[in-house]
Amino acid sequence: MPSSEELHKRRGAAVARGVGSVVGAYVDRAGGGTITDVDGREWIDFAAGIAVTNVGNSAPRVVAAVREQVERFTHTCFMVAPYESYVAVCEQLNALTPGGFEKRSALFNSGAEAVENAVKIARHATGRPAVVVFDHAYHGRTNLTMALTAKNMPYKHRFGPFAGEVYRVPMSYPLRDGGLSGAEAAARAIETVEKQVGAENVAALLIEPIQGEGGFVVPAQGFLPALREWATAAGVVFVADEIQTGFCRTGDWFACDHEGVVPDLVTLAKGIAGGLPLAAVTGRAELMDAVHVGGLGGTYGGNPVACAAALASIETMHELDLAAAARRIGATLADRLRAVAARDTRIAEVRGRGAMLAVELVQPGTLVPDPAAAAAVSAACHAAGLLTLTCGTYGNVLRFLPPLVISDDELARGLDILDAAFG
Ligand code: PLZ
Repeated sequence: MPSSEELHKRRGAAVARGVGSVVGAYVDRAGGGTITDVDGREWIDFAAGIAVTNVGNSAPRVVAAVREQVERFTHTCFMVAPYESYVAVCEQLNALTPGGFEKRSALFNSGAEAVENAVKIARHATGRPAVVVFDHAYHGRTNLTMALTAKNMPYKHRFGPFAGEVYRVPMSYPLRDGGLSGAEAAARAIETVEKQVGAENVAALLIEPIQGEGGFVVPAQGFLPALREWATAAGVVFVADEIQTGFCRTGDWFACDHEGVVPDLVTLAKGIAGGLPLAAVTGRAELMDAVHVGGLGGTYGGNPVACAAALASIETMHELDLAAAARRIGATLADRLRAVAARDTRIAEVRGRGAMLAVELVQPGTLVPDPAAAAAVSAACHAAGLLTLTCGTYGNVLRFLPPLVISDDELARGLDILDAAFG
């Protein structure tokens, strides 16, 4: 097997430079909370492929279901000749997502594609053009989703012009908004919409219930419920982007469950299928079914292999109670991070929920972001064999997303490395 160094050389001559990687180690195999690289080195995985392998890499049920499916058929295109697993995934999503009302789902390939389709559906159903998004939001890298995403570098820089009718309003960011309550922060956002856009022009309000790439920003309690209430009164479709937060990651099936917020539409991807590419929009039947026959689709959306993997992943989440596992992992992780924060004044805040936790690093005694410190701690983790990620508008947030099947031993070893890396 070629070494990582050899592969890195080949990559330089073959792979476009615009596609980056966090580490230079090339993967041989992975499972549980461990990734083994081609040089035989083991890494503790606190990334889960960016919150994807919640059930673990090559989870046994997923492997069996995928094997069985690839032998039966690999693709017919659901728009050409349909099959049961697509229907079964939609049934599962309709039952699992918040809200007891009649729902429908449609399946796609990537998170960005799901978000694009949620906007299409909301515009079609309401006949209105505008989409409201938030500071620090991340929704993808396609043209429309770049417009919805807040951060210029690296996502948007020199990739414009962007799609129109996208309006950005202030987020609830307790560390950085002077301690506004959820209700106050929501009133600020709503006033911006009403003054600058006009509620009757708004098709959708799109929000990550806990922001992912933007820095694991957890809005103040009451923020999401207040926005939900306003959207209902204004006839605006409330879309929760649960692409990073979904499928047990935050200790509930979905992050909206925490405050009992019921979105009209939910976008789903990442954790849905144990690592196979699948995404979905799930929501109110009357909105979803407003679109004419043939108005939604795509060649690969709801590919049968990905659907088999999704059904097996969802079964695994039930069977292993991965929501409870996320709460347990989160408690262990948070204890340790708070202990580090008590002695390291660069940590302004430990935040997140369940197994979606982060620390925000600043220059001590200020709120001035310290991205260099985040990069340095990250590099120390990588050097010691712990795979961690950074995020945040200011690049100063270290985030932790272990697979929800990580063993106690792997978690403990990862935390030891992390603890030492702050030193
Ligand atoms: N919405 C909330 O987190 C993907 C992006 C990685 P895709 N986040 C990881 C990168 O740098 O490209 C994401 C998300 C939320 C939408 C998306 C987009 O999902 O499957 O990457 O298109």
